[in-house]
Amino acid sequence: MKYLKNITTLFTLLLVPFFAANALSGPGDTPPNDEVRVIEMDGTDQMKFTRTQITAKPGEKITIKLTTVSKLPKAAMAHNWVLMQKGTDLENFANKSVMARDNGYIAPELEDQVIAMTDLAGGGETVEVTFTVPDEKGNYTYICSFPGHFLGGMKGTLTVE
Ligand SMILES: [Cu+2]
Repeated sequence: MKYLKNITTLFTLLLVPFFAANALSGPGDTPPNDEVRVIEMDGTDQMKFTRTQITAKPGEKITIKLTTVSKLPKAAMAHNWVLMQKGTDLENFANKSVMARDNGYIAPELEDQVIAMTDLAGGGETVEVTFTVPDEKGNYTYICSFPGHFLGGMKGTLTVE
């Protein structure tokens, strides 16, 4: 019963702002920005993303779907998609993340340098993440933090303009 009550409270907390926000926009207003653009790409055994350039608008919502194409075991070949803050030392991040196997190869002490990331996808698996594109225009680098992959060239650019 207590559990149920907590769930109800949680829903109320989540829904009230939602309805309140909707109530404020009258007819003819632009609907809340709930459209999400889906961008799909593969990660290959050659340690590459099949898409290395994405252009997005500030504040746009996008979903990245990453599929690993491989017959190798996951421990040997897996990929993730990690969008880094601008101005991060990518090599340092990649090097420190090699040690962080238990954290999906994301260095816990450097997580504040990450804007958005997926889990690791082994061969045949698809992972995804939905996030809001940063407001600040410019180029953001996304990488795969599986050991050796960033240094092998597994990266791409998200351009916000
Ligand atoms: Cu990779």
